[in-house]
Amino acid sequence: MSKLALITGASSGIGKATAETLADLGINLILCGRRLDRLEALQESLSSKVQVHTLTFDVRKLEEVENALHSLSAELQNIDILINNAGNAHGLGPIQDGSVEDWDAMMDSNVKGLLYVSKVIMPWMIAKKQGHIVNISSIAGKATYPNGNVYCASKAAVEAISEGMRLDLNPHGIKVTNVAPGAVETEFSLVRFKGDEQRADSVYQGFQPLVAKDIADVIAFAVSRPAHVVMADITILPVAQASATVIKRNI
Ligand code: 8X3
Repeated sequence: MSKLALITGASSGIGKATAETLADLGINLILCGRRLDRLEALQESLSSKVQVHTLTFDVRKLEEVENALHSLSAELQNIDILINNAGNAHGLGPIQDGSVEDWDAMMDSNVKGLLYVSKVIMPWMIAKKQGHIVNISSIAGKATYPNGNVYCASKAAVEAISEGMRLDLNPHGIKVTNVAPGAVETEFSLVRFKGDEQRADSVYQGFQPLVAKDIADVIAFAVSRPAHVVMADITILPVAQASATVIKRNI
């Protein structure tokens, strides 16, 4: 029987690439995001391959999350794979100059949003004694870099939540995979720098960054392992990147 995956932040970047890659594996999809037009365009492009459902909500708003997920039919609540991908960086600068709005936005989506979505779906997985949760963390969650402060904290929280889920869901046979990418060229930096294209482009200058499809391929590998295997923790870097702070640039 075909599996069913729910992906948050599916309208762009890693989420969108993951939807496309899982569709190629024949996995049915529930695409979640805030931008219905983008979700519907993706739904249309994938619906010849698999069944695709869209769900519009903001992971930062508990009531919206609960209402949207509980509106799913019993058939669509039968989720095999949850991909907690929604999240962003807002700002890059000294913590003493940080904006409270940016801090709230990052903690609300990267940490609390992930928890809100998981809170609804974990009991469904527990009831059927199987499931797979994939949390998209970051190299920033493994080591704090200068000016990364609260973004790094939010991803360090994701690392801890992945470990906590693996421990607490262990009796229930649920797999938990933590994926920590390094530099991936998506809208990530454009959002971080609030639309400043020049600053966003400079992040990826002088080396070949990862693209969203590189991460999607690894997620596809993780979710297609045999029932007894879990890829627990995966760090993916471009060859030019050695750590959260060291990137070899040819400039
Ligand atoms: C994205 C990678 O290095 O910009 O999480 O924090 S990094």
